[in-house]
Amino acid sequence: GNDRKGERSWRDAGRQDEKTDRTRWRMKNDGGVHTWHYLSEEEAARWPMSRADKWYLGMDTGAPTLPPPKTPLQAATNGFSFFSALQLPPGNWGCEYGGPMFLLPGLVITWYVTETPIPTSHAIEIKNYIFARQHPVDGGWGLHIEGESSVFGTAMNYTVLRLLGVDAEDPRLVKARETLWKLGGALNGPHWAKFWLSVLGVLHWDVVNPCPPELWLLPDWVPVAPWRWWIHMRQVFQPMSFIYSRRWSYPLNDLTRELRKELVPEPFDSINFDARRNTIAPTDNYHPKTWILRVLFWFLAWIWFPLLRTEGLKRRAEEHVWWLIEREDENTDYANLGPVNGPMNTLVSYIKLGPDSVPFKEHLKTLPEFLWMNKEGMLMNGTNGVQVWDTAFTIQAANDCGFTADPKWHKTLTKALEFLEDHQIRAECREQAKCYRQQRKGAWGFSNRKQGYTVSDCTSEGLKSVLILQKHPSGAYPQLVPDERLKDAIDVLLTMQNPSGGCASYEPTRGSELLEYLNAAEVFGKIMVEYDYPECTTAVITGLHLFQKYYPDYRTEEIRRFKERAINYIRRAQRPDGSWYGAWGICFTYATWFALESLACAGETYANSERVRRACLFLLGHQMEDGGWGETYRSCEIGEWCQHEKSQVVQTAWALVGLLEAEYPEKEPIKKGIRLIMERQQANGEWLQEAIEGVFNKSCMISYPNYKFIFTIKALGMYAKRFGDEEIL
Ligand code: LAN
Repeated sequence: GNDRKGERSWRDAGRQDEKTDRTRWRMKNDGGVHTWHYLSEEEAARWPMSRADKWYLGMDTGAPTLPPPKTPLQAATNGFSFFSALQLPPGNWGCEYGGPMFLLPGLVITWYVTETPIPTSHAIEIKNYIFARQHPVDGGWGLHIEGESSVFGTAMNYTVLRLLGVDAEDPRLVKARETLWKLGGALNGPHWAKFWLSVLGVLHWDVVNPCPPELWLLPDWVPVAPWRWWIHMRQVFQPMSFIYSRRWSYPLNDLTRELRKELVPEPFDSINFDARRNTIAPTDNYHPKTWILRVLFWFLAWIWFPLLRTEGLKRRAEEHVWWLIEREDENTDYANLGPVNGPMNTLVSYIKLGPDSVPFKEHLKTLPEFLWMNKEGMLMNGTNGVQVWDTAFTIQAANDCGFTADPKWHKTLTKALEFLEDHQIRAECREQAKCYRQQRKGAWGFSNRKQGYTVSDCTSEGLKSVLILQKHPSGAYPQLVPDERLKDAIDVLLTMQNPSGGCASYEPTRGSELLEYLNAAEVFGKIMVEYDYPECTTAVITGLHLFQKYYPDYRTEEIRRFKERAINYIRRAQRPDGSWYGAWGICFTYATWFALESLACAGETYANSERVRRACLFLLGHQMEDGGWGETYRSCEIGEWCQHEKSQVVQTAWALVGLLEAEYPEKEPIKKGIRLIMERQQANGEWLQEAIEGVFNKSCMISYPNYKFIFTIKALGMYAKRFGDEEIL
């Protein structure tokens, strides 16, 4: 999805780069835990490549040419033939989950400073990936693969290449340095860049805005206490504050001494680090720090840390944070919440317990679960996979096509059900309250059971998909998830509603939006607390709705009240132009589809609802000449529709699903979009990758490569159900 033009000759140097043999890479799926392995030739001969491996690696999958489809359902059948052949043995689907360009640096710096040997195969392919993602014109890197070059992206990825042995005089690095220096160098980086470079010993800790672990000692009633923050922020802040408190740095060596000269234009000894804590390039300053935060940092840096903080307090704070990190490790079996706190917790266990300790070694074993191989090389995923999420949506898309009733697909769908059964979370966390964890028995997370974090919409989508199969009128599917466990899922969902009626992602909102004044990350927006999301709220509404169809007597009144309040939130969240803003997919097409599904669930359609009509008009107002829809990721950043120059199959499918949910009366515009989806399909049933699909924190994009199958198939099926499976091509 990267359409930059203007290759320059400085990139040609890359042609001599080392490569690994693509035919020797395998993805191992151990009950939903994904790791990549580079095999010896003998091993490779014994372990054949799957079609999925080939597809992940961008190789010819050998998928057969299919009879050319004429109708939507024929196209959906071809699409599902291709996609079902990518199903993995435990029953789930896999994919790269790249996009963010700030994740590998945390991992590679952690490996480097803990002197962990990096397998040659991995080192080679990480370099290849980073070079492949270098901006073709200015030689820098951005926050994400489609973003403009920034200090964060450029300084961090440059550092990784150097740590992995690339020569400073490689023309591609010379070019990157030019861009970095133009942006003012690493001292103009955001907080997280300054943090990691101080860990590495390249910058001095004085340049890092203070992260006091003492915050974790605040009583729970305090409005800013960290347990109230969005889970990703507080789980990152934990290890970050521990490491900050120790001011731990890797001892200076020749390479890091060189990096000081390469990353920073000024002579190192002349730098006043304290004065550079708040300097930041405009490219990195998505959410500028507020004056309140600056005053707070000033107080912490000049008064609290040097003058007031006692040894005893420091020790107590570090001990408590360490205890919380131990709980995180225990409750996730070292998988950890995500790819930022994973490496940081690894480093904390190294600092605290040393290289021979069990936790440190367990972390090293687990970290590779974040890595992924694609045709460009090795990248780091945004989570330890997209297993549950994609599998649940695949079942729903198949159902919208009526494939659930077709014996031809029973095996595939039963496998998918087995996977969901296996990955429902079965028990609460130990010390749940003390480590501030949300209820999770009965929930589904986004990736696998091991990671173990409740997500509101993942729980709902998982529940819906299980119900669709287990309650299928054909009786063709085994009853793998017993009633009790379905009710556990409902119990979790019923804890997820905010006073507003809406639902957030991992937990109900615990703190005030004013906490955004303390957002210190600079590169992201809306990160400090949970918010209401139309996407998550819709999933929960429709999950509760489907459940009630089969279990009308379970917690009836609570569910009814929940749904009513949730729908009212959806109504209120509509923008004056008729759309909804999407926080997890790009952007208005994504959330508007969800909201229309909620309203349909409440009986509101085009025929009887003014707000549904406004939403349809919004969507139709953005339909392109060719019948498709396309918005760029800028929509997410600025909160206004930004037109893509090319229509996108995924957004086209979202918009169509929205119009179909709304029962928009005219067939022609919908048919035009369906035709576009059918025309973009390849002879083997596949759709090709287009622009990036997902987003988080408003500014960072993330890939959902399976969406081009899931939502196209869903739209085709819904169209056929509504208008009949007529010939379109
Ligand atoms: C995700 C991925 C899934 C996503 C959905 C389920 C799609 C959404 O509806 C709810 C939120 C959730 C679970 C989500 C939250 C934030 C995540 C985990 C991510 C976008 C994937 C990567 C991102 C994470 C924060 C990346 C690490 C970066 C930090 C700033 C800590």
